[in-house]
Amino acid sequence: MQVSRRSFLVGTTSAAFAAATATTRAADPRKTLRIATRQIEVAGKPAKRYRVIGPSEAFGLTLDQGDEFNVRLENSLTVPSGLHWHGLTEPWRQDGVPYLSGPPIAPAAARDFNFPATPPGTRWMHSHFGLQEQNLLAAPLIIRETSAIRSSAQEVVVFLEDFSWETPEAIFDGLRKRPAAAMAQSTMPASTGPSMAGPDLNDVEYDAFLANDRTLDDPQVIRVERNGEVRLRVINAGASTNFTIDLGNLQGTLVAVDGNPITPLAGRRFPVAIAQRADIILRMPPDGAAVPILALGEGRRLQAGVILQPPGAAVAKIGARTDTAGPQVGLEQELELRASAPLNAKPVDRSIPVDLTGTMMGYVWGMPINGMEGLPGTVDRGERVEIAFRNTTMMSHPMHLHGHVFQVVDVNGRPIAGAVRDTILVAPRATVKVVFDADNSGLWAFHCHNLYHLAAGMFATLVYRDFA
Ligand SMILES: [Cu+2]
Repeated sequence: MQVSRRSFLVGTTSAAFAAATATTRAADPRKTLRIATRQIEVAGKPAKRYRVIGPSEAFGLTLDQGDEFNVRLENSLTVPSGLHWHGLTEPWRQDGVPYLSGPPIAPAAARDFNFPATPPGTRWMHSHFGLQEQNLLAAPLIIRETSAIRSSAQEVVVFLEDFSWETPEAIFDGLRKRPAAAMAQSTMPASTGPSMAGPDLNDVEYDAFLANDRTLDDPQVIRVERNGEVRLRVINAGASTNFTIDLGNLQGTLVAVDGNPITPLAGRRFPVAIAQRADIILRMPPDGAAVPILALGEGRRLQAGVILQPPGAAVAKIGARTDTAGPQVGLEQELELRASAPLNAKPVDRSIPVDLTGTMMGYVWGMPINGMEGLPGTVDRGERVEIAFRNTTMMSHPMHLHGHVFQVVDVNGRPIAGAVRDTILVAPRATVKVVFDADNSGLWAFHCHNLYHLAAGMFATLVYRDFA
């Protein structure tokens, strides 16, 4: 199925935006999202995968700041499913985690969601049911900031996914049957000494990386204005791949991470860990040439991308395979990030230690809270809570807390007034502290966003003592 251009190309006159916004505000009508299957083409071969079909056949959903999230979600699959709204601060029963927020949506059934669409910014949605996310059950969820609506920059969503011809179940089985020697590399505690080789970057061998459903053999070519300003909304929806965005010779400005504004940071390469987002503003070059926006897979000789094409510009062929492996994604950029809307200064009321662990026998990952596996972390409403991550393993873990945003305040013992996020990559052997305000009572999922780590036990809950 052809991706609707409407979901990626947004008009540029502010009058049109004002009119559209006014119409939406007046009614905030319920929108329908449908979970379905469809066929895509990867390296010339057809693949049947999932799809989230939005209003007017759009890929996902786009709302404006101030809108209600008023959605009917229909499951047209023959299996139970559902969607989690990643990065929104929804009421916990509408969070879409099966058997935690509520039952999954049965085949041919539907469920309604209704809450304020906050916070604004680049969010996304994905299935939290089994391993469905690996079969591309994910889509953009954009709450356009008032500033973006007023800006003349053209918005371009770049939705990144990892693709395998194997079923997710076969991938997971393969990981669990790996010989212990291979596991030792990725899960051995850091304390076993310096004889260890470098960190293990990833453990799934993918066949392709996709940007907006396409490989670089047949990439999406997006019309842009010559010399025009473009706002990329990059979403890493990979199940277990960290990417680095590569703008080539062009300089871009990172203005938001996980949808939340930061002090602008200029650069040509921007790491985006699993489940994270990056909003990058760039100006098309005056020579009118096309610009590829590439996503390099960490530790892999594979890339994905889209092409920005001004009128008349030639589009050169770019290979999906690369000569060198994509760069390691760590915490170097994280240290440079500063929230432009930080949390209020306030002393921490409660600190929760979370160790990220892996065992050498089998593919078993864990995240004991307060040193205890299987018990939820507890908070009281109104508290300023600190989470102190300590990664004892040789793999990085993108840690996501549902229903909240948090601010990164410490990386490897170095205090920073860092970015506000909903997903933080904790690098091998690293320590990271984040703080959040306990202002959304409920029972919340709290987990590693590497799908196979999650499935193998790196999943916990955080509960408010007064939740009901
Ligand atoms: Cu992990």
